[in-house]
Amino acid sequence: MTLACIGLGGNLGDAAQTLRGAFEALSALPQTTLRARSQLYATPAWGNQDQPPFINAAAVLETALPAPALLEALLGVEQAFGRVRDPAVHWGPRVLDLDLLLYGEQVIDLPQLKVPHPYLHERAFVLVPLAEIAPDALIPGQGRVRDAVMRIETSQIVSIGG
Ligand code: PH2
Ligand code: MG
Ligand code: MG
Repeated sequence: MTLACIGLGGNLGDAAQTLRGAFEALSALPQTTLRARSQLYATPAWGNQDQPPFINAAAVLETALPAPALLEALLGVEQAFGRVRDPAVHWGPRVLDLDLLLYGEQVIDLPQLKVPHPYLHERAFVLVPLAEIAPDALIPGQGRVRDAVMRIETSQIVSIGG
């Protein structure tokens, strides 16, 4: 069994309701238990700023799925919630984004999967929810989540409850 950390985000439709449903879907994945879920956070859009603000959150899963199978399962949940990928738009608006942030303490470098998530240690909208539920988690090459979150500006990440 491996502890895997997942970042959740969305900014189309009722994103708070979508993320609540996504936690349910994560807890129903095969060979997987939902160990922790963060509060929901309202976050300004990062990158492409010409889009609505996001709701972000994080989850800790205990899973027997290998990382590539877990990634496939996450993409399946995104699709079930109506995610349509537009290859032409980078960092654009989305109904639901599920990112595999950490998979135990493994470093994975596959064409379709980079773990730890390449931007994890510098994105407040990822680190603040993750620090709430997994402050001791190790980001290989970057140190603990609790230390990484101390190094960045987090004032715009606002908890909106469960
Ligand atoms: N995801 C992105 C791009 N920008 N901004 C926020 N606040 N939250 C996100 O989840 C997010 C983003 C691409 O995955
Ligand atoms: Mg993402
Ligand atoms: Mg993604």
